[in-house]
Formats: sequence, C-alpha cells, structure tokens
Amino acid sequence: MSADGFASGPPPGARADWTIDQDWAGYSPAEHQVWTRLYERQAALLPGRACETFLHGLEALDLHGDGIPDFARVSEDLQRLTGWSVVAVPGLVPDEVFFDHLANRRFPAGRFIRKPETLDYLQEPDVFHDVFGHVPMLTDPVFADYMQAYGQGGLRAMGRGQLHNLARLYWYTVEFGLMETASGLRIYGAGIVSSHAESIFALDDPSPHRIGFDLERVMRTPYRIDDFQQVYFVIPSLDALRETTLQDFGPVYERLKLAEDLPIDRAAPGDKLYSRGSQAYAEAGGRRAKP
Ligand code: HBI
Ligand code: FE
Repeated sequence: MSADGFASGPPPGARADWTIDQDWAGYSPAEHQVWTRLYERQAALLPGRACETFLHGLEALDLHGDGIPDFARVSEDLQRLTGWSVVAVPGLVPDEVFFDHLANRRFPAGRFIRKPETLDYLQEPDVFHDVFGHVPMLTDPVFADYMQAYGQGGLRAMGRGQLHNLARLYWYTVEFGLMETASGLRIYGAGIVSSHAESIFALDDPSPHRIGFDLERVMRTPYRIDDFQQVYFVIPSLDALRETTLQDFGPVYERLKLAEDLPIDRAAPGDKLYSRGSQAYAEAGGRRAKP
C-alpha cells in the first residue's frame, strides 16, 4: 500500500489514470430510481438555497430526475461550455491522480450510486454527490478556472508536502462553501447541495459559525468528515474565489508551516462573522445523538 492507502496501481478493470467505462446501459432500474428520488428531493428544496450559478448549471446540462445521467452526453454539453468533461472512476482515487484530472479539466465522478437504505449519508462520493453536487458549477467559466487552478496547485502542494493545507481549501470551498448574494447566503459547495439535511442545516441552523472566507484562515482550519461542519466559510463572489488562486502560494505555505491549526468550535481573532454559532448541534453529539 502506498502512503495514501491505495494499492500501488489502479484496481482491476481500471485504466492507468484510474478511469473506467461508465457502462451507462449497465445501471439497473432500481439504481436509476435512487437518482430520481435524490434529484426530486433536492430540486424541491434548493431554489432559494443553492446559488443561481448552480441552478443554471443544472438547467444548462439538462440534468433532471429521469435517472442517472450518461457521462458522455453530459461531457459533450460541458465541453462546449467550459472545456470540462466528466470521467468515471471506481471511487476515491490517489491524490496525485485526482489533481492531474482536475488540472486537465477532467472531473472524476464515482460510477456507483448509494443504496436506497443509505440515502442520507455515505463516506465515498457516489455519482449523485459528484454529478449532481459538483458538475453543475463547472458550467461557470470562473468556477471552471478555479477548479483547474486547484488541480494545478494540488500537484505543487504535494511536491511541498503541504497537501493538507490545500485539502482544507477544497473542503471549505468546493465541498462546503457558502456565497454571499444580494438575497442572502447561498450554497455552492457540492457536499452541502447534494445533502438534503445539510442544505437546510448550513443556512438555517443556529449551531455552526458562518465566517468570511480568508485563504490562510481556511488553510489553518481542520474539518469534519463524519458530520455536519461546525464552521462554514462565505465568499463574496466566485471571482473573489478565483482571485485567491492567482497569487503565489509559496509565501502562504511558508507562513502556514509556522501557524497553529485553528479550532472549529469558536471564531478566531480577525474573523468576519456572518453569524456566530451556538455549536449546540455538535455539543449535543451531532449525528450520533439522533435517536
Ligand atoms: N478522488 N474520486 C475522487 N474524488 C475526490 O473528491 C477526491 C479523490 N481523491 C482525493 C481527494 N478527493 C482529496 O483528498 C483531495 O482533494 C486532496
Ligand atoms: Fe466531492
């Protein structure tokens, strides 16, 4: 096993870049039905919660409720819009494989879909998380640039051994990012927008902190992979987010080497607070406390 827990090479049946054929014809009616249930639940909830860019992306790609999309068809539309394509992978891939795909405008999407009995939570990104959650934002030229720059930065960060700092940037933007708009806070993070419960929690619950995005603050902040986030970061615009990748990260990484991690349960000096959370959900034990 290599450092990041993967066998040295791709799994049987996968190509050297860890991609596989989606084999869209191979999905069962029951698998398509899971997509339809998840899609319809989110489509009813997200207007007024997801940002306009996300909602436009769903429309632009003609993603809707009649079953798991065919990546080849989605990629044709996406190529025309921003040059991105969607490639099927068996699940999580090694970091350097992941970054190389992003750096080349290829989004690696899990082929599998969750089971009906685990509709609400899964550890590995499935096709609903990846294609419903991540792909619509890739129709926006600014976000498409950001994601490619992230991939290029990831390859550099690995070279410096500071991948964990960059992974936090991905987590608090691409996965769990909020955006300020004239009509209030809106969701753009895939991990939120693909989750029914967190699409509500992230905007409405008094428990989490909501703090203005600052690159180094984010890169010093650990995150949870097992439950709702205790802190969300808010960007003023996608342009502002892309701006952060145009700087030389070298000095940033040097400062981060000397900087302590920041706690996720309370605000830090200098934070721009959109809302100070009570942390009641986390203190009550979070998901595990549920009956
Ligand atoms: N692989 N398929 C897939 N999807 C991801 O989101 C992903 C991955 N490998 C690594 C990874 N994410 C993160 O560890 C990087 O952002 C650091
Ligand atoms: Fe994701």
